Amino acid sequence: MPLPFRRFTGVVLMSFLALLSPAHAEVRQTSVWWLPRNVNMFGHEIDFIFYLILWLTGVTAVAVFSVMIYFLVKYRARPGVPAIHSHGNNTLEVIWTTIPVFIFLALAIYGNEQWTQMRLRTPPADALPVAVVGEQFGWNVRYPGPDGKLAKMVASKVGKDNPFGVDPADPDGMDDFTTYNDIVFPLNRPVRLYLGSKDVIHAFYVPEFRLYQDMVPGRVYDFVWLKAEATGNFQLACNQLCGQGHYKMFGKLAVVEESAYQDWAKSKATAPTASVDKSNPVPVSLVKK
Ligand SMILES: [Cu+2]
Repeated sequence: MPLPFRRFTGVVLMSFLALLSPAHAEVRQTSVWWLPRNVNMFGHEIDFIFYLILWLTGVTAVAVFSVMIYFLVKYRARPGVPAIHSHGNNTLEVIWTTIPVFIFLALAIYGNEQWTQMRLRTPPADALPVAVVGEQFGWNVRYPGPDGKLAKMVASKVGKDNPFGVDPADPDGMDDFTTYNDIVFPLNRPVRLYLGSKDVIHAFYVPEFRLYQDMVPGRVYDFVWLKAEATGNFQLACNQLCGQGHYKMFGKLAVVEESAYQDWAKSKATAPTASVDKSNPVPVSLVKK
């Protein structure tokens, strides 16, 4: 075998082995070749539209290519038999233009309705508010304390030492706690996200939630919400090429039972701070003076 070809075969084999390695399985718990499992309330409709379009286009493609190949063979030129030239049929043209128009309209109306449910409907009042601010290269996360309220986030106040753009004197934020690359959501409880960015465009993307939202500096996106329907460990990966360290912009995301969430939140609650606690220090009350 010539060397370049052997090298090529080696690269293909290595890539294949890399896909099979356990390291990859850690990154994506479920199917690598097909959709990951859905754990978000809104994901069912998204998957339904996905499969509907896949079947519609799949069946149409098979039907069109079958007829085309059949006609190519049937009406071909043979010795003594000229090829048949058709110049179209107006009735057929009208039929196969009208049917797709109605299919596209139905898909657009249905899709728009689902989008409205996901992004334009007010999140339920009992939703847990969680602020997530992307930065080069990690996720700042802010949770409400016992009062259940997050400090108000103002995009214009977002800065190097104030990734959430909050007023340190805001009483709602006094008991907030922050984490870095560490997210826990309670099971079966709506979560309302407040998404922002400290520097460049990042994107909040969790395939298992069928949820994607760009985070653009200067804006706070407060209309994204979800409800996790299964527990598990997932990965929050930035989905906008945001710089040299983009590849390592991972956040650990766990969905746990409500009681486990409460325990976790209690263990994280520390002294109020406007900035992010990246080191998770001992709560101030426990530090000997
Ligand atoms: Cu990013």
